[in-house]
Amino acid sequence: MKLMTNKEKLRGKISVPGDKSMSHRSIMFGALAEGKTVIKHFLRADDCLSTIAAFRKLGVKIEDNGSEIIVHGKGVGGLKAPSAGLDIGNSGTTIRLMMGILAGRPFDSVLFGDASIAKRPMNRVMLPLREMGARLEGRDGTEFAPIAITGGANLRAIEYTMPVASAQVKSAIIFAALQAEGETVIHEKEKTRDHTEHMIRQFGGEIDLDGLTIKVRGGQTFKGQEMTVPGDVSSAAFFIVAASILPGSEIELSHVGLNPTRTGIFDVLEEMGGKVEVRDASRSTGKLAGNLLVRSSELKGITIGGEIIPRLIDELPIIALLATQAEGVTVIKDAAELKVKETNRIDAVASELNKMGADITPTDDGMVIRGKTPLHGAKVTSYGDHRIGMMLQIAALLVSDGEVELEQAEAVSVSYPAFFEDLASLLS
Ligand code: SPQ
Repeated sequence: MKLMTNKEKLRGKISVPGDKSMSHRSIMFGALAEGKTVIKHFLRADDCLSTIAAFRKLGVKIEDNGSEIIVHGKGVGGLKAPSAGLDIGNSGTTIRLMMGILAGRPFDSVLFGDASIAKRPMNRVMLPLREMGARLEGRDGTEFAPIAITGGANLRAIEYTMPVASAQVKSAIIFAALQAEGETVIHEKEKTRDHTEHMIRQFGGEIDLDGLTIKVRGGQTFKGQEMTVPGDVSSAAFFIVAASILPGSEIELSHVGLNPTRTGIFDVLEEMGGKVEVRDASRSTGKLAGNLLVRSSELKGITIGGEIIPRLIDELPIIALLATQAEGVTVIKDAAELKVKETNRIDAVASELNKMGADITPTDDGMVIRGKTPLHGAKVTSYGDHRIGMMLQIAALLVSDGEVELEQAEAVSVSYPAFFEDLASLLS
């Protein structure tokens, strides 16, 4: 696909689609709850549609009336044995969280996905779940999908210290813990997104949160809820960066989620000299959201590492592009997790942006970016990774000589099917 190039500035206002992490979890809690859950501003993108499809195969009635998703939950015990394997497509969140849910059910199930999913590490989830008594096996004795789950295990509570900072691992353990005998204690390595914990409370359950320690009791029941999913800050990030680096830009992004475990990109922008203003922040059904006003600015390189990393892990590809347009050196470190996302995001960012004229050296746990560099036309690929594809489109806006041809552009629909249209509306 030929990308949009040579653009001067972004102007206007859009509303980004619903938060992906919260959309997945709203279906999961809706399915495990008793009664009706009504979800507004749900993200209708491939990943979240995979979650809906999987729960329908588990016997849960889920309707889409065009404006809302309605989940008819029958409680944890309401899930039925699927007649075939559950295809979770490209979604790491779906496969890992469902491992925790299905580990405690009395039937057998198999979770599988695409070629990218088949390469992503699953021991991080399987090992703690096995400690709880779950029976899970990867393909041919490896840790990789397809994952076969043998049902009927009696799960027991554990105390677990997480070796990686991962909301997916934490959430999988929490879902298993909700079905286990006793109280499970989880010690996080670093604070990661806490949507699962918030939704437990929103759906009427209990969870004890104290710094990096989480305590959750088994045998809880949940009640269906009405909720509105705020806009996804990870999707907003592409426009935030585009408006920051294209001189003369001024845009407004409405109702973007502001959960502090997700807003690391604002801290980074502030330190680099960016201009992002939060307006009208408010809470609706317990979710903090606000309108973002973003203006272009002069930027300088900084070092990004340590405990901020889980708060901006999915934004690092687009932050790397931002750094190519900042004066001086930006160092991204402590981000080795980028290597096990939809693709190796360290290598993908460095190789594709360098083809366009950037100066990025990949390292073992991040990258070193020297700015400011002009970008030029090139043939690039998303490697089938939605966030790499969207980042390359934003990079292409800066290109004034030559064309940018993106292979595997369709990957964008994993999290943002209307991305190109929304961007075009800010450019017109
Ligand atoms: O769902 P998936 O494929 O893992 O999606 C990604 C993304 O970029 O959209 C990661 F590739 O987001 C993860 C995120 O990186 C979504 C997520 C969640 O909803 O719990 C948590 C993060 O992953 P992890 O492994 O750090 O827990």
